[in-house]
Amino acid sequence: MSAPSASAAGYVSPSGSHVDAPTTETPGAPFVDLTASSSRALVCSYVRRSLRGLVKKDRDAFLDAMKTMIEVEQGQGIDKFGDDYRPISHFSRIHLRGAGGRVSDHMHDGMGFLTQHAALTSEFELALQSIAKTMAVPYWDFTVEGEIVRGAGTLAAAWNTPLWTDNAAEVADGSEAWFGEAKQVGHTVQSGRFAWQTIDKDYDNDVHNAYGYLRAPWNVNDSPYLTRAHKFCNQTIGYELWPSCGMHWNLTFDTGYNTWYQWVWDAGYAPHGPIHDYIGGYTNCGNLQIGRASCRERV
Ligand SMILES: [Cu+2]
Repeated sequence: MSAPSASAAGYVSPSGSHVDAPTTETPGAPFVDLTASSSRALVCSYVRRSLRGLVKKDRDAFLDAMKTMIEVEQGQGIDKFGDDYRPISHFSRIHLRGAGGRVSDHMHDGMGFLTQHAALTSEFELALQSIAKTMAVPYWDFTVEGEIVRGAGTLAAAWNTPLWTDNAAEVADGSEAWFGEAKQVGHTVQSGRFAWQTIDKDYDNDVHNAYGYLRAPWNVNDSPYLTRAHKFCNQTIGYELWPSCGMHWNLTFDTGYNTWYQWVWDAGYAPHGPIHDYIGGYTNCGNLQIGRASCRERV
């Protein structure tokens, strides 16, 4: 077998295929961009990387693909990107149906938590790769923010981190904001690629809230826009419950777990659950503190 021959833009494989070299932006990344067909089988390994660790090019590819999934409906997307394409609304409807049912929350309170979210992520990843073929779904290691809020002694420190801010110094390398900053007024992202993202309104959907939005029935948010209140009925939640590295260590290595049954019941709560309240929270539900005080007075 002859050795691959080098060229300026990459190398020519023994079978004659031209293979682009991985870019200097992505040292060690498994990117090879075939520009000619090959008769040999290729194995392509995808690696799920930390969102914080992605180079700008990859982060933009991921976030821009998500934006496409917001804007392009299913039929049009399948025509353009192939059979694996699914819009964001496909995933939010599945999640809502599982989580917001009358009988129980099938997605979170029970043994289906991990397997159902893994399945949803796998389908999401196929849709992502129909648009951005070199990408895998990155993961968010939110224990990093866990250490930040503990160090600062305040939950507010979490919102000036790259995922959730418009602050250019945090976002770094001249990028557009990642997911964008939810402004105080309206609790909505107002600039960047995810500005003023709307929530589907569909009274015919099997699960919707009182205003027809595809939110849980008990979520009384009437805003047409994606909302990140970071609070719970106007009350700031203490930072102490933000999942920490230690909580994940315990779940992984605690010898007290003898069965999958015991382990999976804990997996969805302390190491994960509070993140939803911190990031999203609830709004348009008055002031929990005032409500509690008036209850006490009546008692
Ligand atoms: Cu969920």
